[in-house]
Parts: sequence; C-alpha cells; structure tokens
Amino acid sequence: MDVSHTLARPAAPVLSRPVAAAVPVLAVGAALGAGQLVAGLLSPTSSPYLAVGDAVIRVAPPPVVEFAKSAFGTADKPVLLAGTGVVLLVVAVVAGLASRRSSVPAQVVVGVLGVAGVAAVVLGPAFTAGDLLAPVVAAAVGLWVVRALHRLALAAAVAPEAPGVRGLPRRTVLLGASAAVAVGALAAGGIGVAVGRGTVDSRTRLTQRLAAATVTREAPLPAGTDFAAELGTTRFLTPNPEFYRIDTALRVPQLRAEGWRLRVHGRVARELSLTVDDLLARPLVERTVTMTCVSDEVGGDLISTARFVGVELADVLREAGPQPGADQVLSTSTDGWTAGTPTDVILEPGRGALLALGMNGEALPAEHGFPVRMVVPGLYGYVSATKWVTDLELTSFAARDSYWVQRGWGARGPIKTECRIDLPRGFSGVPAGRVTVAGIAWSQPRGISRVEISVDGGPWATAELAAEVGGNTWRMWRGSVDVGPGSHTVRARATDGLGHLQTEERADVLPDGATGWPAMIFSAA
Ligand SMILES: Nc1nc2c(c(=O)[nH]1)N[C@H]1C(S)=C(S)[C@@H](COP(=O)(O)O)O[C@H]1N2
Ligand SMILES: [Mo]
Repeated sequence: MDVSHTLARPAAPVLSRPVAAAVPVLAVGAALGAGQLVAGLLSPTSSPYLAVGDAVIRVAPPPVVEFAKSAFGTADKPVLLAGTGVVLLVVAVVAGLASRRSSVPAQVVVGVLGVAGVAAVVLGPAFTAGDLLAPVVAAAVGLWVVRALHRLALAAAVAPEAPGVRGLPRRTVLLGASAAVAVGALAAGGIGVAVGRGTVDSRTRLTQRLAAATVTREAPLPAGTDFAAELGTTRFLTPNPEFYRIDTALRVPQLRAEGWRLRVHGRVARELSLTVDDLLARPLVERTVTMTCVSDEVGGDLISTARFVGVELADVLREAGPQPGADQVLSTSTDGWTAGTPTDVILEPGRGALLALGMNGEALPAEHGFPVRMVVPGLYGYVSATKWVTDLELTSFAARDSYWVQRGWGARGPIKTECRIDLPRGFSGVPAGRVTVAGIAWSQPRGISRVEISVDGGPWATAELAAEVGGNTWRMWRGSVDVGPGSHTVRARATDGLGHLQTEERADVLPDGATGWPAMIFSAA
C-alpha cells in the first residue's frame, strides 16, 4: 500500500463539484417521478409538480399571468412547468454544491421542497385526504435518495477502487446507482403522466362530444338574475371550481367515460345496462338547478347553482319499468356510497330529474361525479345527487336504508324554504344611514315569491327580488334599512312560490335540514 499517498489525503472526504451537484438533482428527479407515478395511479390533481405550478399561477400577480397568456398563448402552462423545472434544477445544484462534505444542506433543501409539494397539493382546489399520498411519497423518496447517494458518493470519493456493494468498485456502484435512479425517475414519471392523462383526456373528449351534441337548451338567463356586479354578492351561476363539494370519498374516483356503465335493476320489468354512448344517443336537456346540502346551517354556504346537461332520469326508469311497491331508487357510486330517492318524485311530471353528464359547459369535473351523476331538483343531495353513479336498484324504503339514512338522517329529504343574508357581512362596520341588505333565498322546486327584512325587531319590509329563472333555482334579493350609529340586527324571511312563509322555528341540520330565520349583526358608525 502506498502509505504516503494515504496520509496525504484530507481527513474528511470531499465530493467533487459535479458529483456533489448531481446528488440532489437525482434525488429531486426521483421525487418528482415517484410523485407523478402515484398521482397518475390515484388522482392526477395530486401531482406535487403540477400542484406547485398551479400554486404559482394562483399567487402570481394577475399582470404576470396575463403577460404569460399573451406571450405564450395556450403554451403558457408547459412554459410555466418548464420554468418550475429550471428553478428546481438550479436549487438542487446549489444545494449540492453546499453539500460537498455533509449531506445535511442537501437534505434540508430536499425536505423543504417536499413540504412545498405537500402544501401545494393540500391548498389545491380539489384536495381530498388521499391526495396526500403522492406528495408524501415524493418527499420520502427524495430524502431517501439524497442520503443514500451521498453516502455512496462519499465512499467513492475516499477510495474509488475499493470494493463496495457486491465487491464492485465503489465508483462503479455510485455510477450504477445514479443511472438506476435516473432511469427509474424517468420511467415512473412517464408512466404516471401517461396513466393520469387517460382520465384527463377522457374528460376532454366528453366535453367536446357534449359541445357537438344536440341539446334542448333552456332560455338564456334573463338579465338581472343577481346583484353580483353592483354589490359583490353571490353570483347566480356558480363557477365549477367554486361549486360546494360534499362527499365521503377519501380520494376522488378517477373514472373514464369509455368504461362507464350504469346498471338499472331490482324490482323492474327489464334490466338495463347503459353506456355513456347510450346516454349521448338519447335526447339531451339542459337544466339550471340549485343543489343544496342537508348539512347547510342557517347562513351556511353548502349551496350552489349550475346548468347541467343530461338525460331525463324518469324516461330511463320508465323504460326499465318499476314494479308496484318499488318506492325507492337506491343509487350507488363506484366508491360504494348510496342514496335513496323516492321513485314517485323522480317520475313526477315536470320534476326534471337528470342523469347529468355536463356542468356549466363542460363534462362534470372529477370531484363532481365524472362521468355521470344524478341531479334531482328539490331534494337535498344526500338522498338524490349520487356522483360517479353506476348502479340504480329499484327497491323499497322498507327493504333498504341508504348511506346517511343508516346514520340517522331522514329517509326523504325535500329541500326546505330558506334564505341567507350576504350583506352586510357578519360583524362588519358600515356607515350609519341607509344600509344595503342582500342575500339569496331558495325553495326548490317551488321557487320564491317574496323575501322580507326587518331590522332590530321592527316591521317587515318587502325586499326587491332579482329576475326569476325557475322554481328549481335560488333567487337573489336586496333591500335597505335605515339605521343610526350602534349595533344592529337584521333578519330575513322568505315565502315560497305556493305562498308558504319560511318557518321561524330553529331546527338543527340533523335529521332533515336546518330551519329558522337568518339574522346578521353589524355595527353602524
Ligand atoms: N358518490 C357520492 N355522491 C354524493 C355524495 C357522496 O358522499 N358520495 N354526497 C352527496 C351529498 S351529501 C351532496 S350535498 C352532494 C354534493 O354534490 P357536490 O359535491 O357536487 O356539490 O353530492 C351527493 N352525492
Ligand atoms: Mo349533502
């Protein structure tokens, strides 16, 4: 052994700059590949890479986003993702150069990137708990790779030719491991993108087919259906990303329209099995419906409105031929959730229950039930609005309890007449004098004929109603009250289309929906 040479070595091993830089670059690549693979298999929106890109768009100042759109057009997204990649590369290289002796700086940087990925996914618009898996796996893989490769690199730096794993020279081990990480990251990422793209492409195709299909449209919305422009209050149509969302799914089912089938069976004359093509071959109708959750507290926001496109559910049921006594349509989703809807409500003339495929001009978003969901105007969602529906069983209420009914909620869930005060905002301060009061009221399918407001227990005054769209939707209202300085309470109450006044009696959401006149406390100065 060449003793003088050994002694001449520095006590602590140091990585060469290229090797030091390569370690976190490979680790970050492995993390992205692993994250993309898990996201592709489970839920495309949980990709940490895409989520970070979306987060950048959300926090970027609007002029920057506008500039990117005008400069790159539809390529703005790929450009943004490439830019994110370049930033990650630079960060990884700098972290590596700071880690020529110890892997700690590189670990810290990879860890921080991992936390950023998790945060971006959690803060994304369609987050469910299952979406945590992809960014967490990505962070774990990144940290593990950075430590393992750094250890192999240090060992190789001390003695490149000394025997390492399986007796191979340490330098060879390092090169082999690095190549394996690189190939593995690219393969995982590629598979993840390809698999994830399947569901995304399926949705794009259905959006295009709906756009090309013949749909019996409703009249365009009349002018003046809301006061959003003047008052900044709730818009009549809820954009899909803002539509309230309630389900028991830990991760959003990622279905493809092409493989979807709906079985209609049970107490029927004829079993049916329908594909998306079958549905698209039937008459398609457009219907504007305000959906409401039974868990909406007085003053709550579990209510939204969309224009749905779909086929008449009543026609499908009639084709199957319900047998006498089959008073419940038990619908089941791919994730095993069930709702029980009264058969006679679905068959009621003019009720307008849908098997919906479209929502506000596109195919249903994954989180709202792609490719097909039920929409039954006038019933709370838990007894009617099954997302990702694949099974309709004609049965009886006596024979079967649906998911929430098993948990103590009412078997029938007709929507109650309710209203909400949006202005003035709770506990806000306003100038004394004339104060604008505005909100929404609903009573699907009966509609709203009047809303009244009262301040500090004074007389009820009739509010102005926005243009009416139909009984199945909410109706916006506004009015004003005159107040002096101090704290005030304004209350509101609605009357439905049949002339019934909303009940003042307070009820909890359990078992069949909250009631009570909403009140809003504000202070005038
Ligand atoms: N598969 C499935 N469908 C479901 C639910 C669910 O948990 N799983 N929740 C229901 C409830 S309680 C409501 S209020 C509506 C909400 O629909 P949205 O999330 O599209 O607003 O969906 C209904 N459909
Ligand atoms: Mo609900």
